[in-house]
Amino acid sequence: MFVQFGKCQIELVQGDITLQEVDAIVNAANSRLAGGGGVDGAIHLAAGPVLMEETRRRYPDGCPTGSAVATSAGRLMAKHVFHAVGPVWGGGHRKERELLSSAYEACLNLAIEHNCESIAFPAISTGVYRFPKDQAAEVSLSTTRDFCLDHGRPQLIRFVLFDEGSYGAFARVLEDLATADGQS
Ligand code: AR6
Repeated sequence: MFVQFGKCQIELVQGDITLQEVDAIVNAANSRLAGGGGVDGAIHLAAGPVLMEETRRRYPDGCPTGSAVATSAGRLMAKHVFHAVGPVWGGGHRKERELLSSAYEACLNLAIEHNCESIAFPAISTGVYRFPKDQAAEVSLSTTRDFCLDHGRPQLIRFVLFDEGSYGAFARVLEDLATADGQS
């Protein structure tokens, strides 16, 4: 499904983010940029060793939670990978929502800085980091909707949800945002 907000389209698909043909793919990384499992492992595997070489060389101190850094994309069908660090869920009273929102916003700002017209996000923090999917969907989609309305770019923001449960959680929230926006 997709919804238009101003000049931007927010789209939801179920699938594998490493197969997306977009200008930038977002990785759900850890603050040491050390690689790992989940989507991080899949992106590094598909992109090849150049990604780890570049993160080590350019970002030896890693990346703080709630922020993101850019690298090239190796063998992926994208120009850039943005490595975003979402928060570990600790019950909801440790600024998890703010930090997740700020990780998405950092990626959208990098997209503008690198002239990307399209970007694909995974559901950051909803795997190993245990952020509840419905709350993550609310934070991720409302942050993205606000960014679209403020900046009018990038043209396409695609959320690539790995499983049916994640797709359902994001679809319910996107429908609510479309209704609130006057689109029924
Ligand atoms: N395409 C799209 N989504 C995927 C894919 C894929 N190929 N593979 C998994 N997902 P996670 P986090 C989904 O755990 O919670 C890593 O070890 C997955 O189903 O990858 O932010 C890092 O190095 C889930 O919905 O990221 C960090 O240490 C979502 O991606 C830590 O995990 C995020 O799950 C980050 O944890």
